[in-house]
Amino acid sequence: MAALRGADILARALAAAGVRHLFSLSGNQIMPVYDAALDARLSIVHVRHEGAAVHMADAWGRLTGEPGVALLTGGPGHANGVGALYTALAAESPMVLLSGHAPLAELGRGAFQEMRQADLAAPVTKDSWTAGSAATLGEDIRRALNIARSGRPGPVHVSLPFDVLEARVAAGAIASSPPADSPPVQRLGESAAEAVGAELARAHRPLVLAGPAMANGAGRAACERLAEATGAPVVCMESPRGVNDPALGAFADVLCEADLVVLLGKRPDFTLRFGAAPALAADCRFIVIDPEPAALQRALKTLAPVLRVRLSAVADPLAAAEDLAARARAGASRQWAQDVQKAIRFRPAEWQTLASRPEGPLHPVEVGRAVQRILDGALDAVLVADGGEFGQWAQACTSAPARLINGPAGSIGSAIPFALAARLARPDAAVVALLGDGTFGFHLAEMDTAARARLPFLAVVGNDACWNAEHQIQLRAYGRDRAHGCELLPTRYDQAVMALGGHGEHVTRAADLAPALERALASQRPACVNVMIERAPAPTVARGAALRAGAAH
Ligand SMILES: Cc1ncc(C[n+]2csc(CCOP(=O)(O)OP(=O)(O)O)c2C)c(N)n1
Repeated sequence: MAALRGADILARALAAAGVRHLFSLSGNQIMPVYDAALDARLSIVHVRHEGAAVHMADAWGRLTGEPGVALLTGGPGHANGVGALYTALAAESPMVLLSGHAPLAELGRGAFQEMRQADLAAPVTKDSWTAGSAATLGEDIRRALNIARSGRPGPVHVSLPFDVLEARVAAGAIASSPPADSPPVQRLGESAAEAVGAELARAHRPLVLAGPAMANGAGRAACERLAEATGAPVVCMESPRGVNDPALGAFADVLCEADLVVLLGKRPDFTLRFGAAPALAADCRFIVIDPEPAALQRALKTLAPVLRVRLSAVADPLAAAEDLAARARAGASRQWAQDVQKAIRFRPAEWQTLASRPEGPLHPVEVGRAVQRILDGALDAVLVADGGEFGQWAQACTSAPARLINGPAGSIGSAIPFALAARLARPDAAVVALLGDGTFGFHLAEMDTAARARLPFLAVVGNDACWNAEHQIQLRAYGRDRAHGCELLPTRYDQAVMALGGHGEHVTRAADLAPALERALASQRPACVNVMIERAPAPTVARGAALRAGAAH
């Protein structure tokens, strides 16, 4: 058998592992991989900024559960992509970043784009290394994919030196570990599962809190099965707003009443106010299940001052959810589960009827209501929500079977790449992204990618001509006369999208919104519905309101 090029070994390993798409921006250092991708039948989605490629791989990982793969060039290309890894890491999203790299033979001599790439990516990945030889590239890929999806999923980086990609290896010399189709699973173990089940059954007001890795796909389904089997409410927390996540309504009202909290891969971090009162009851007990021994230790240390941890175990959250559901015994009262559901669904009654003046800018709630009708009308839908105050309104007012948000990183800007990847992963779903106007600017050029790659989706831009989240901070903290520097223009993003090959709609009156959304969907093109909205501060759902009002809808 003829000798194989390193790039071919790499591409074959990716294809053998089931990878079909590379989210990429080209460059000298990775052109051998582009060439090898042809024979390995890997499609390339060529983006306009490296950050977008990483966000796409992130979204692919979250939606499919299989690592998305981004392929960037070395030096500046790699550096441009690294920032987006932070979002994937915090969201516990399985993905692999492959970056071209200066040739090993030239390192230390001022090679073109020479940089300590693996070091740069290390703090924002689960693991990060530079491939050392062509013969072991297949093993690098298998290892990277397995690390990305094992335990607490997350991003992994491998740098690919140019001479390694170009080196030729005799077929017999290619390292081949047995193909590891899936990483080892850490199960909860029978006695631990029994003990957790007993605690759950004993508790009056138990809550299972799942981490961001459980927000979509198999994780979401496992959460539902666990809730059904145990009767204990299972809540996935993936927002940087934590206990005040607008998608969780008045959840904070019931969280503080729980007498047992099972952390299922959920860190007791800032989002959970470190497990302390008053967010949680002072006598609430904890069970901590985490896939990483180090994270488990940190959780125990965080919770140590309250000395209320009943049990802790190292296990993968998904497997643990399945094991707990299998051993479930009747426990939590139906009333408690209903109270929790009611609190989460709670939205102030006035939101139902809130309307702007007929000619004025719209209120974000009106946008959410109209978009929800689109989502409800679709057989399958993926909702993407991003941005500051408008993003929070979007999360409070809309829902869909699958949802992508920035996640605990609290970053803005990923919505358009997320939507592209969602369209690729779910070709038959309606993909709708709601995002602020400031946020839209981050990856506006990817509307060109969407048009070129024929990945239509609907972007609904809440245009308040402002970085409103920061403007609101200025108003609150420094006063109106010191609010400055956060203005934007009422830009015609719809026209910009039309220039990039998409469909555009400009909405200035509430009555025009629904027809504009329909036309945009019907266009079958990447579409921007640019809605002029008022500068509303993010929604707050008043503490205690849910149970007092009893008005779930
Ligand atoms: C990557 C990143 N940069 C900056 C911020 C800080 N930030 C959070 S919200 C926001 C304003 C977003 O403006 P826009 O998208 O127009 O939404 P609006 O708040 O106006 O509704 C900014 C700058 C961030 N969270 N992430």
